Amino acid sequence: MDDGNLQVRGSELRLLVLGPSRVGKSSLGNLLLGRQAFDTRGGWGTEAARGEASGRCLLLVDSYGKKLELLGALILCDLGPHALLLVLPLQHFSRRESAALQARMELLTPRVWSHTVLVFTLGDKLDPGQGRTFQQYLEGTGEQLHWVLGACRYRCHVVNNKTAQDRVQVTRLLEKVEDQVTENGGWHFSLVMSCRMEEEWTCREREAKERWEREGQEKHQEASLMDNMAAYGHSLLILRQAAAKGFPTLMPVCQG
Ligand SMILES: Nc1nc2c(ncn2[C@@H]2O[C@H](COP(=O)(O)OP(=O)(O)OP(=O)(O)O)[C@@H](O)[C@H]2O)c(=O)[nH]1
Ligand SMILES: [Mg+2]
Repeated sequence: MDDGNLQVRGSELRLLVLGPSRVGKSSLGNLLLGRQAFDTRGGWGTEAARGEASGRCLLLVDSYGKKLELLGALILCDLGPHALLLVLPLQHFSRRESAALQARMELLTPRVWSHTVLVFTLGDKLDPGQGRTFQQYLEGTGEQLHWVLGACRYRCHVVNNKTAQDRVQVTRLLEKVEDQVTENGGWHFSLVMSCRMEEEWTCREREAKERWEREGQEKHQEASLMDNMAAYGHSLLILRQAAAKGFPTLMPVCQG
């Protein structure tokens, strides 16, 4: 039976391409497949296409911007995508865009990040000769982009969708994707599984918090009992000392 584990199956790599509108998602799909499989005029729905790249069989799903489309796109990925290619252009990335992106991605639970590779398009805008390197781009962007990079464990790649003949960029990207799939034990992303794991974690966290509060209360009660006993012992000592100094009326109490 096909259990979806890539290392076990050793066959088709399923990739879901997603990201904001007009950032080059369909163009990336075309670059990977080496043909015009997806329409780049915009406004088209979610589509799937199969092909081969760098000796690897691919199933690519090119998603369209809307929330429900994202769920539809997941369904088109058969059992689920091995990796999600999050496409962003090499441009300024605002706080607002970052918040919208995070909310949209986490519709698929925060676990989605461990299956996500960030792909920067507009690689042709870089010009190392003119001092416009990727490093400088990163240094010039705000912390919001670094947050996204961190969430993807800095797994990212820059492409120029306009140079389809440059197959090295495709090979390098697929190598990064495969590294990530290996890190995930060969397993694909499954929304159902991720939701279950999220629920499990929330439940465990709640139980741990309740236990911690309960133990805290018990410790507090124990501590106040010890305080009372110490205070009692101290009073007894004072009474005995007073009796020894000749206050006989206290003797019956102190001898008890
Ligand atoms: N210069 C340059 N232009 C690009 C690159 N990638 C995409 N484009 C252009 O950007 C425009 C949008 O590309 P698409 O691939 O249709 O973008 P998309 O994200 O699929 O767009 P929607 O599906 O409408 O959200 C097109 O005119 C592309 O030719 C790139 O790497 N460099
Ligand atoms: Mg498109």
